[in-house]
Amino acid sequence: MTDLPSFDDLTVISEDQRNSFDSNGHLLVENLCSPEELSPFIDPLLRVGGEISWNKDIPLEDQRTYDRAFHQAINLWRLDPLAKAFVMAKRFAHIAAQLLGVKGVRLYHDQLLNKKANGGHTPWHQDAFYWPVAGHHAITMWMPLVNVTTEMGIVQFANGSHRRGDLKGGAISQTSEQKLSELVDAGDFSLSSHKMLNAGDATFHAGWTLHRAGSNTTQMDRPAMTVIYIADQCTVLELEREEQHLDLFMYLPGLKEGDLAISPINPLLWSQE
Ligand SMILES: O=C(O)CCC(=O)C(=O)O
Repeated sequence: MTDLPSFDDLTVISEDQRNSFDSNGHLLVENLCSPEELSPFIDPLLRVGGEISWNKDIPLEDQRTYDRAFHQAINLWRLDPLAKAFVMAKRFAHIAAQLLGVKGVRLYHDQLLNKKANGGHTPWHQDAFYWPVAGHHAITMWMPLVNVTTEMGIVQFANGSHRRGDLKGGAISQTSEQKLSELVDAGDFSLSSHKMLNAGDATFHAGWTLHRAGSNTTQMDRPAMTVIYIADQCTVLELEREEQHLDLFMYLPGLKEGDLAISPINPLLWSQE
């Protein structure tokens, strides 16, 4: 462990980057981890993620749209010291705090999203639909663990959609894809798509930012690691949706509406103090 990069150094986001995030709802930070820094973490993340992914043994053709999009594994940090070191990285958390404009951030949860070779598209959706905290208090970092091209499925964003709150697409499904595509096709938003990202580049997107990813038409897997951060001291919302109740139970265990969003599995990852 001692030779591993600690990711304790802090990157200051420029005013232009912050403004771009505020107006578009997403930001690309290139080379957040260099290939050398990322390399020791890749196998442990893939191994643990592969072990605990609940849909890994179902043939792709038998899965729902959601599950065809990726093999999903959550809270790897609790199972492996290297996954923990990666997820706890102050370098990443500090960027999340600056983009949220807060003095500290906690972990909501991490996830490995491995879009398998020939895996399906990730339908248009908004993450905050699921979350029991306000969309403007949470942010997702998405980092591919391999170099990725459009053909492998890169996250695509609808610029400025975070400002519109809940666009009523519902849970990730063919229905969300259909409803939200209608808004996009009607020209409500311009789109941002990165044609290629290197392993260790990272995108950050706000809770209500509308996003999707294309299918993986290649024969190579497209694993991406995500870390979701919440503002320190934010509170649990009044819950409107079944999905928020499930998320509360899973990721803020023991808490109820109005409580500070702090449970034993939401460590403080970066704080100004
Ligand atoms: O990896 C993907 O295909 C989708 C990622 C995503 O929706 C997210 O990180 O919120």
